[in-house]
Amino acid sequence: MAATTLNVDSVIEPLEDSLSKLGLEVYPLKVGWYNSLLPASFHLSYPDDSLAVVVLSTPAMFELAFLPFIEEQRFQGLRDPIDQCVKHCVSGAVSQCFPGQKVDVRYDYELLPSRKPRFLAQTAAHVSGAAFYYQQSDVTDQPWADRKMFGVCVHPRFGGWFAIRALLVFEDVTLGPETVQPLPPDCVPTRDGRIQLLEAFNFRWQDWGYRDVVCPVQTYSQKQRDYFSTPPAQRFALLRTWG
Ligand code: B12
Repeated sequence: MAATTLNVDSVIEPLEDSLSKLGLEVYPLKVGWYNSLLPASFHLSYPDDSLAVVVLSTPAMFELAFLPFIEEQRFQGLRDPIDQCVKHCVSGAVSQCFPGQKVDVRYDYELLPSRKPRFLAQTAAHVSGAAFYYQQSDVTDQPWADRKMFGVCVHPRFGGWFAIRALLVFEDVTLGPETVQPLPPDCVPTRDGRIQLLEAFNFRWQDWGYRDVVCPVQTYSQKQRDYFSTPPAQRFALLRTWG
């Protein structure tokens, strides 16, 4: 396929077709929307109008992609099995849908030699319109003195019951000036709501409460909660009990 034949629809449609049945969602963005918010050390070194696509996992990914992946025993007992599964799904879809096309695929867990993340997942999700990124600076008259509070993205349908898994950059596909940056839905508009959200994410993230900040259409199944509540080193043993 010649690189120049691709436009945004001819990227998003086949990706959506193959990834939605695995519980993954895709959202397009312009590289320039992302870079404009970040210092140079985090920039993606592509032109501003290049197409990027952020990939999210929804609660259904566990049953639609992960359990079948485990059943086929395709994971190898070194790296995180969820990361291996997402990589298998995303890289499989990219090579199947875009053979010969230059696609830079970055996963949320990958680091640069500087030890910085290869992409900032929450900023990418926000500028694509997928999920509002609530940060400390979004709270007026902050009650936390000098304490650093980590920010959190909220998805309009899944609340906090999702993860941001990958960013794909299509070097040869550009988005025209008519493409307007979508604003993510502001699901937590009040100061009190944002304080509660950031405190739940920073101080009590293990109890899952921050994920219910908006009423979600679907949450993690009990099996998925059991898996993520298990310390990473013991997850292989848990998987063997399911096998
Ligand atoms: Co964590 N973690 N993490 N994490 N973590 C990630 C943030 C992510 C996205 C992983 C994922 O989904 N796959 C999720 C968050 C999902 C969500 O937002 N809904 C996640 C989660 C869920 C967790 C945990 C709950 C554990 C878990 O279940 N996995 C806990 C909760 C936090 C806690 O401790 N209470 C957790 C913990 C951590 C630790 C180990 C503490 C570290 C440090 C956290 C941090 O720095 N935020 C951690 C890391 C390192 C990451 C990781 C790998 C990188 C984050 C990072 O280094 N950011 C990401 C995955 C990824 O991004 N690749 C997951 C760097 C800082 C500097 O970025 O604060 O966003 P920043 O600042 C930038 C923005 O402000 C931007 O510029 C700044 C940079 O200069 N900016 C923007 C400036 N102005 C503006 C304006 C706008 C409008 C926007 C959008 C941006």
